[in-house]
Amino acid sequence: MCGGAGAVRIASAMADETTRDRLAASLRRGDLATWPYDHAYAARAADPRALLAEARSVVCLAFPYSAPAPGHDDALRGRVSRYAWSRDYHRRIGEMLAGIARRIDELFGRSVTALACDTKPLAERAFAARSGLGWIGKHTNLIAPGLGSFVFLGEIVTSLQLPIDPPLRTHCGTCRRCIDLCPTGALRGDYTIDATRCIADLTQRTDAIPRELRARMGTWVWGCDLCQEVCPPTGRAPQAGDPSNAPLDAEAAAPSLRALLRLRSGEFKRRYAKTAMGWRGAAVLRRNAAVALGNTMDPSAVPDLAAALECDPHPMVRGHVAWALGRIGSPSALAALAARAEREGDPGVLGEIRLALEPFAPASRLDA
Ligand code: B12
Repeated sequence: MCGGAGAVRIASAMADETTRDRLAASLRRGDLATWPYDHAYAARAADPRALLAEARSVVCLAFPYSAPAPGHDDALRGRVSRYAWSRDYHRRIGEMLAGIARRIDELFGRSVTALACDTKPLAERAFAARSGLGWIGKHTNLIAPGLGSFVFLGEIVTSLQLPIDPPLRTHCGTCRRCIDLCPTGALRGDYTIDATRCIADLTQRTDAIPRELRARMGTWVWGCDLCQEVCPPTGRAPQAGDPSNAPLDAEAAAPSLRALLRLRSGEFKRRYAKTAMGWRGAAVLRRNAAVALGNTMDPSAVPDLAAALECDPHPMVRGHVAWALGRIGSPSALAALAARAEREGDPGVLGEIRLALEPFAPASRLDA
């Protein structure tokens, strides 16, 4: 154990051409089209010397965060991925890594370390796999023996020459549970993912969620854990037991969708700034709440959706609210859509209203 980590291994910091090529192939396929990555990024992420010019070793750490999803009795609640319902892991792990790195630097009387956890240009899974910390599963997450895939990764890149650990030879064999379960078909089965279809990515994007994928998102409002929840080695791993991985409160893991649909900036900062879902802003969460409410198919959500269709200041949110009302499709939902169509000034939202009404109305009325 090291600073709260469940496992530690060391990889060579030599540039990794296979990783660079895999990243480049993924970019060519458009798998990461929602991310600002390019071929220069692929080269940097495959070479730890982009973080520390003298890098010789990469200390790879896995921090387990598995925790049971709390139950709730209200149907109009959303789901938040485990990684985002507690205090922001970037800060928690960043502080731990910084503490260890400070001690190493002090020991050597100079700076011999650089840190990475999620936000730096380093292909963390690839270096973790190279170090034998775990293996890449068909859901593309690193699975650490005995810990499963609910592990955050963090790295200390160092100019010290440390003893290198060998990679593991384990793989998923014939198991394809994650592939068969993924509602959006994001996982290809060859250990690659089309991230533009991954529900985790859909909940984070700042533009419209593709219409054909909305109905498949269930009630996820931030991230998604489905592919890992069915992963056998992840299921067998013990719950982490570390209280810092528990939900901040019941709302953090299963927020009221009605409340989320009304969320404004001040409340967003108060509730979410301390979590890993505190960076995209309130409108993205309102949009996600609208899609989730549509997917409950519960007519009791209509008054809240109808109010949002009238009042939400953000056209993207109103557009997804229109979709949700169409998905519920009750008489009151259709009436709210028809009434708004008379007043809506944004052409994008008007388009969503028309598409939402289309299955219910003769074409001649919509053309009018
Ligand atoms: C962009 C990103 C995303 C995107 C794209 C995810 C993806 N699969 O590519 C989105 C938003 C979808 C996402 C979602 C999630 N993410 Co994310 N994400 C990242 C980020 C910032 C970059 C990943 C990246 O470059 N992807 C591009 C692909 C091509 O690269 P890659 O996944 O790293 O894959 C490499 C290795 O797998 C390697 N490889 C090694 N051995 C082998 C063997 C074979 C056979 C193959 C084919 C490949 C292979 O090849 C690939 C290219 O180098 C990393 C942090 C980082 N800097 O690395 C976190 C990171 C990968 N995410 C993380 C987490 C926790 C998640 C979520 C679980 C959060 C959630 N619950 O919603 C989901 C998981 C979804 C999923 N099934 O992947 C963790 C993963 C921990 C783990 N155990 O693997 C990371 C490492 C952050 C961290 N520091 O903990 N994420």
